[in-house]
Amino acid sequence: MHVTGPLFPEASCSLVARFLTPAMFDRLSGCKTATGFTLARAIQSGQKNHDSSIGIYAGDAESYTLFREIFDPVITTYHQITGSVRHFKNLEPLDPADLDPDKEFILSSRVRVARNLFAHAFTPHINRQDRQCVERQILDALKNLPAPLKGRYHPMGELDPGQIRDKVPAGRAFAPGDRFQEAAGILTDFPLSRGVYTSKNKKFMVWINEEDHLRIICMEKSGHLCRVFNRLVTALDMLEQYLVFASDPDLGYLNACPTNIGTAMRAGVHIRLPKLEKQPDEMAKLARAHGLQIRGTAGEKTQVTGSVFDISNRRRLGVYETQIIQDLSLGIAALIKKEKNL
Ligand code: CIR
Repeated sequence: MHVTGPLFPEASCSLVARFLTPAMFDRLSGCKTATGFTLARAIQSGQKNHDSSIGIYAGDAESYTLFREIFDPVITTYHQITGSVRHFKNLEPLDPADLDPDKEFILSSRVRVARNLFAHAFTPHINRQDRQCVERQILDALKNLPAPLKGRYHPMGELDPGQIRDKVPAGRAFAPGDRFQEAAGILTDFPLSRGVYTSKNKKFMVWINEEDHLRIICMEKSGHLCRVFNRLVTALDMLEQYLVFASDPDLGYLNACPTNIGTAMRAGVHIRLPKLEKQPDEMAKLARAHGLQIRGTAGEKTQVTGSVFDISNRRRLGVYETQIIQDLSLGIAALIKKEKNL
């Protein structure tokens, strides 16, 4: 396909708009992955949403290699990789330690990973039948969970909008409101074959067919970040015996959004920092020094309410999972120390 006009509106400052030249688009636009995904489909969210920060999604694992010319600069820039991209994996349990033994600051600790089944198209490109097949395979695998992680599956189709609204803040449901996902095709046929598996004690959850086939989440209302991580390790050990996840030796686990590749792990806490909130420069300095990402109370692109921040690791690719937890623990300790001293 020969492009005559600009691919993205002038206002767009997404990474894909920065790196995708008309000549590159011309070269790649005739290519299709084995599942039939094209570059035009991959960039449609970035074209529709001028405020996208990334603007590109993968329709399957092969997208990352077939459209490497554009995915690579997006990946190295977002993940701040200098030199060659390399994936590291270490999912060994860690010694548990409470980051907030006096329970003054941390409201909850959460660790999640994203995974996709190797044999199926990813959520921007999956058809109804395959999506249902993915849901079934995951539910079958979850039958093998050890007792403390066992729970119930709640299909999103069985919840009315009020029930969804009530469950979203605790992560026990996901709302289909994201216009970036909408434009990428991720919300097609919502709520079919989407749902959340929740353990009885609510400390373990699996989101099925949200942005990725699986979002595996462990959380609890404490500062016991390592304990939460260890629970996730147990769940992953079991799931990897039954499911084959999409991965690449250099890029790590492959997911719909290139921000979520590598370890595909986001670990974080909800933490109340009223004094640091009034000193945003100080907070940003500490966050930078410790590789932390500070987000609004409800996560990506949300406001801070009640001085509660969602603080998590910025690095997800080229770093061991255990290192992420250790670095994050040091960063949180530094923030708490500063808050106490202010
Ligand atoms: C963007 O380009 O701004 C959106 N596609 C979101 C990017 C952040 N990734 C994510 O939430 N998984």
